[in-house]
Amino acid sequence: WEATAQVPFSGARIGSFFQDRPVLKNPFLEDALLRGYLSRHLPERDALSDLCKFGERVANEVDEWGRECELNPPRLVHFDSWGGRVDHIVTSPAWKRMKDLSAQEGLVAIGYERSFGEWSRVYQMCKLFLFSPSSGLYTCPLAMTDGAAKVIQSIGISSAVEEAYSRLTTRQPESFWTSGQWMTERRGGSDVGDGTETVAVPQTDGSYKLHGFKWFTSATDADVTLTLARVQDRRGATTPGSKGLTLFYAEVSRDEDGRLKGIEVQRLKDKLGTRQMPTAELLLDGLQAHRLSEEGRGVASIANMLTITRIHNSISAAAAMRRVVQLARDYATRRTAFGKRLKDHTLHTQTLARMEVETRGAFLMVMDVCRLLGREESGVASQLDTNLLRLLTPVVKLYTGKQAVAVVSEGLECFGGQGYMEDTGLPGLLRDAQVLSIWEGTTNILSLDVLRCVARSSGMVLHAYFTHTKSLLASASGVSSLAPAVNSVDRALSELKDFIQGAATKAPGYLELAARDLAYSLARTYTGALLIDHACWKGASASDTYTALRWCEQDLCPVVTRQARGCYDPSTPALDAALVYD
Ligand code: UCC
Ligand code: FAD
Repeated sequence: WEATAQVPFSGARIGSFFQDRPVLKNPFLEDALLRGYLSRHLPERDALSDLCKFGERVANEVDEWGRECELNPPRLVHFDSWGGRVDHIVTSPAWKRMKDLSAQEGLVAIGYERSFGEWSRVYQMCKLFLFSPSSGLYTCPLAMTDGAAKVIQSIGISSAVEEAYSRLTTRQPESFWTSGQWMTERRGGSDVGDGTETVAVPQTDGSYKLHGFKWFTSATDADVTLTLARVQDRRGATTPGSKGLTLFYAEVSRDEDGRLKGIEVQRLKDKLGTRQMPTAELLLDGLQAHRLSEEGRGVASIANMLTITRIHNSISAAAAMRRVVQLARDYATRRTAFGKRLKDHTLHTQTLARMEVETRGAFLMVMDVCRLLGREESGVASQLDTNLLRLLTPVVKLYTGKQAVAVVSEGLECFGGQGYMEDTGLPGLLRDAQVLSIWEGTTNILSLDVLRCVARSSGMVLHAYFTHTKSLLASASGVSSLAPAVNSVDRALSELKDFIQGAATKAPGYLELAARDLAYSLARTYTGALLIDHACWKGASASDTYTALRWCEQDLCPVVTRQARGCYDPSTPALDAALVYD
């Protein structure tokens, strides 16, 4: 019985081993590719020291606020204690701190101040890349705010939106406004042209009153919004389809009794992820609005917002991958199994290395699109740059959205059972990643957008793609260590060219079936070329070469592989349907 005193599991004694948690370190210092990329393209000391300082703040302060946003999600208070309708969306103090921080750090403003010329967007997006996984989804309102500012700027800053523009792009927390983006209605979010039932009734003072139901409105605590509606003529008639849509700007305000003016918040959505942020269903009941676009030019006018929010989405996707890799590799130094650290199990490190390759590819692809955006905005873009930006925006959004889910899911497994435990904060990364391929255009809708922009440019966007991708390989000529990667990208480019030429002669519907595989092929091949180009830079490391080789080992051109198997033949849709509904 004397031995009982030493039994470690007894009464309050629950054993002496406790696993060290993974530690978030400064995400700027921890990211070799981010620092390499910036040394190459934006070596300004001011930018680098700001990013390093911000990385420190993210790790030591902001990350905890992000967790607070998750633990203290928004709620909707419909009525005050005396029964008056208030529709108040109550958000956490941490969510409000995120708003102030976003203004102070210039997370939208940087894109409009343009202190680093054509590299300003790269700088802004690098900051958002560090912020995103710790932001409690505050990157969502920032994306829409940036998109709204971009639309207002591109349409022209009239007196009706002058104040809004300056508040959306300010660094002053007390003046900073955020914007919503209310497009989706109950009938459909992809097919906005058919889905929009909201009508705009002209008023004698030149403004409009909106009546409709917006089915998804995220970050609904926004100060203003951009939205689509159909203008009614004198007889109350509207034009159907996309050609009947007009873009409006509206402010979200309250009357002296505290009631929202022209809006009823029906309910908050009960979501898989993004729970830190309110997403509401809104009845627009006479919301006062200002017409921003010409009548019938709503979709074309909101397209600038879509470009910006899709780029933000891609940044968040790459950032989610980066975060899970950083935490998983840290954990691998702390966790022991079968007598050694996880990092010393070669199979585990191989898994981490594969995640790292995906993350690096995603980062370079997104940064390249930010580079193009910056060139366009600072007036130095060539026609090739502009065409490339149009093509690569949907491509990068759809590809990184899918990568993020796969990499984050793999990342959770790296923590074993703990990766599945809510109180570690890890599952939220996966739940939040899942939305990235749904909102701002699903994978299929963006694949079809790729086809449409190719068709409408009479092939010019593809010409830009082939010319630029080929030019990225130039620096690798004669670099023997990269030869297998260069050969793969070269082969993929000529196969893609043949595929596209051949597809032009096929029956209608052929390209529609190939759309997703084509978009993936464009993404993989372009990213391969970017990785090769980066590996040839004078400051590149052996790991940069290794990444390029590994990336280019995969099937860069799934559209060609599947074409050879007859996947897009006219008989396929009937076979697919028979299988699905078997
Ligand atoms: O989901 C949402 C918010 C979520 C929260 C924010 C997250 C931000 C990221 C945060 C990270 C954490 S808001 C809802 C988003 N909804 C969508 O993305 C809609 C998806 N559907 C589409 O994208 C469709 O392709 C539509 C709606 C654009 C299709 O409409 P149409 O009318 O059939 O389109 P058309 O006929 O192709 O194009 C009409 C005009 C054309 O210009 P014109 O008339 O001059 O020839 C097109 O060239 O619009 C132009 N256009 C574009 N221009 C259409 N799409 C684009 C584009 N992507 N870029 C440039
Ligand atoms: P549908 O259009 O019904 O699509 C269903 C499926 O059909 C998808 O897989 C789609 O790819 C596929 N599909 C549709 N058409 C085709 C086709 N032609 N070919 C092949 N496949 C097709 N919207 C806003 O406007 N503002 C917001 O703030 C906002 N916030 C959101 C927040 C969250 C958390 C979520 C989940 C959504 C939010 N949305 C918002 C809505 C979002 O943009 C839409 O859900 C999205 O665009 C898809 O529209 P849908 O839900 O109507 O799906």
